[in-house]
Amino acid sequence: MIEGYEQAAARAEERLAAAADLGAVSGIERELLGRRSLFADAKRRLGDLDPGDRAEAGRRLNGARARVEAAAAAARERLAAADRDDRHAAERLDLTERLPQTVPLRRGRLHPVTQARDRLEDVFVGMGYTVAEGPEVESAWYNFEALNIPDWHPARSSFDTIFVDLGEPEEVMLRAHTSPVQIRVMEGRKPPVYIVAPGRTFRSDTADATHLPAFNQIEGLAVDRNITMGDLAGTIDEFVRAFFGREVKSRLRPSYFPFTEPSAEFDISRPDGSWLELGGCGMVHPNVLRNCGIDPEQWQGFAFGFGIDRLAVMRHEIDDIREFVNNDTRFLSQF
Ligand code: FA5
Repeated sequence: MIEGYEQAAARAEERLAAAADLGAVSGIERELLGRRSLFADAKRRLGDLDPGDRAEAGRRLNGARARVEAAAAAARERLAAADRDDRHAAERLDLTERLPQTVPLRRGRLHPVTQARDRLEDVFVGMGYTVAEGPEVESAWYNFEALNIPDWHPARSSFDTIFVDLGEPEEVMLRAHTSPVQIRVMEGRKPPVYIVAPGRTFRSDTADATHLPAFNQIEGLAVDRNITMGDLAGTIDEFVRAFFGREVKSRLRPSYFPFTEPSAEFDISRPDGSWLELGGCGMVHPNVLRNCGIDPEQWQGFAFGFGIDRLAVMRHEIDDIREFVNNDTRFLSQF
């Protein structure tokens, strides 16, 4: 009787190891361990044995039952893991799935300010300039001092600088203009230099129809022998025509920047005959050239810097510069 159960139990262990689903496991358990099972039957018949043999028979019976229980638990664990894998496979998201043809696909596009920046780069590259870059977080040396704006200079306050809480007070800042790139370029290479440097700039300006606290400028710098204000005026005129078209004119108005001498602001004409300020420019101040190790007796340069967002506003005749940062795709998708 005991051997019979032990043999059935050993077979059951093999069957459990091969069981293909949880239903099969339950069936084997019922057969070997349940109330009407071989085990229940064998247990009942223990009473028929001699009292001297009962303890040994009971121990063997329980040992066989424990092995079947362990094999059943192992089978359940194995099948549950396989079931989890199947479910994960079935529930996996296929992110490459294509939309049905009935849904029209909408193509993304570049932001109008990015389009303006790309076009500006193209225009200046066409004029023989290369594109340079500089960091958005600057030191006082690059943002101000090397540009001939010492710390006592009143022009510093006109830049509404956003300082970064790092190092000495007012030593590290978000760049207020792209002019620090002039210094970085001149430090790094010998003239002749012809570069433009577009990039993000930051000032603690309150946003209104013509101002943003984070905006974009493009800097231009030409350093060569015998460069004059006439070259600057001609370059700006050429760029304005290439960017806006033949009918738009530009003019220079005397102004002041510590890093250029003489300095000017340049305006462009609008269809109604009025003029709009686009940026500042001038002949690179000798102190700035000296700060970069360039001899102003041998080399001269001009520089300009203007707002790319303002330029895009004019080009598309937009009323409010803040439209560019509202991220309303109905507005942005027009360009
Ligand atoms: C400057 O930033 C000088 N670095 C420009 C320069 C470069 C002069 C090289 C001489 C030689 P200004 O602060 O005027 O100058 O700014 C230049 C242009 O940036 C402005 O004409 C305007 O188009 C744009 N701008 C300035 N502040 C903002 C703002 N808050 N939001 C949008 N555009 C701005």
